[in-house]
Amino acid sequence: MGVVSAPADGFALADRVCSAASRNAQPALDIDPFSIEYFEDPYPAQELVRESGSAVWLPRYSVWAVGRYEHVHTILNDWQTFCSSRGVGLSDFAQEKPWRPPSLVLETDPPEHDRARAVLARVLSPVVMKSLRTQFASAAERLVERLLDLRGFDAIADLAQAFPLSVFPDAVGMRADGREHLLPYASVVFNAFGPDNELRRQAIARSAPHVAWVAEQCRKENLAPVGLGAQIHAAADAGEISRPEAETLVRSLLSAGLDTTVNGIGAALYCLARFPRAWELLRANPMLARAAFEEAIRFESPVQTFFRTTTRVVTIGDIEIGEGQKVLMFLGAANRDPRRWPNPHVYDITRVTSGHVGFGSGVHMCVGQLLARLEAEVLLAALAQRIKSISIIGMPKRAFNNTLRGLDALPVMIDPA
Ligand code: OVP
Repeated sequence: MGVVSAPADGFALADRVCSAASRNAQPALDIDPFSIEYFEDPYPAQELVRESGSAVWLPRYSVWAVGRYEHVHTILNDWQTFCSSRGVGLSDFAQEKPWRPPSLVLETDPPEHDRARAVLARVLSPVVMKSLRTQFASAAERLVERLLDLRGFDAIADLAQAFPLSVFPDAVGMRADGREHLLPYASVVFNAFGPDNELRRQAIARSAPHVAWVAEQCRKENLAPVGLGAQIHAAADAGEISRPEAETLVRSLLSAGLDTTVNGIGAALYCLARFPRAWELLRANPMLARAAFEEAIRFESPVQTFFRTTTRVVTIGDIEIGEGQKVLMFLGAANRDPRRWPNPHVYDITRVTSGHVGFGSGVHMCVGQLLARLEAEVLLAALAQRIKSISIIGMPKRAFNNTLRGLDALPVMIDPA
């Protein structure tokens, strides 16, 4: 891995030399942000991306990479130039058939996007969150009591996964059986945004049973008469969207609503276990639960990357990018850009985190963020109230995914307060 200078494409050798020698030299990097070695320690490569230029060419994938906060933020807030309708993974929907029918929110642009977004925004609104809060808080308290009996457990399987699994599918109104498909399905979805590597190939090769089960669960008759799923179908009953559109929006909930919160909560637990000062602050003031979660999202950026596709020639900083180019946004790098964040590599729950791009920004900014925050807040508050200390008692095991950053296992021991 290293900084090399190379042109984007298509220039004669003389032009390359000139271009490399000029003010408009296009920096290039031979990093692979979808490799196991990158996942194990992404920070040196992210620094290279940020420091090589406002945009840097990745010859391995023929895409542009952007890691500085300012430019990631600009791209996220310019959907006209950086579109989502050609896919937000490496695959360009204008050139390749998507592996599944596109999402009506994630993989569309305004105005189509806005109609679908309005339905999800209503289903995941503050009023709905208020109606879920009591049951979520009781579930969190029950789980923490059970873990206090165990003392030693896996903070990923037994907590970061167990809690969302205990509240989210019920909130959607799903049947009890078959829920073991949900995390494997999400894993396929998030691997599929990456390149055609082993992770993506294997995930898609094994996806059929998960895809079939999820599609079936999206149907109105397989969802409880009350719940987030029913609320989406009510928009079809009212004629606001079609029935197939309602099913695809339920699919968005099932795709994006579980593994993200699992990794967000997992990030918070991993941070609180590694930064005892933060844990003490949270214990002294459980009202910091929301802040502790938000800072964990900035610090770990569970959703690491998304692509956009340029709709015109555009300049990012001093780098010109052609039309129809894939641009890879490093949300994790932007969330640790020292130009934007003081001591970016420190987990500090008293920091002002507003403006972080862990939930994105602009028209596509996470529509489920209130649900994610609700889950995390009630869980971290319950932990803060009942637990004195969390210690890591074994090797954390990293999960490898083309988009999601998180752990597969985190052996911990807790002591009661
Ligand atoms: C993180 C996201 C991720 C995966 C799928 C979808 C959305 C969807 O809309 O299907 S946002």
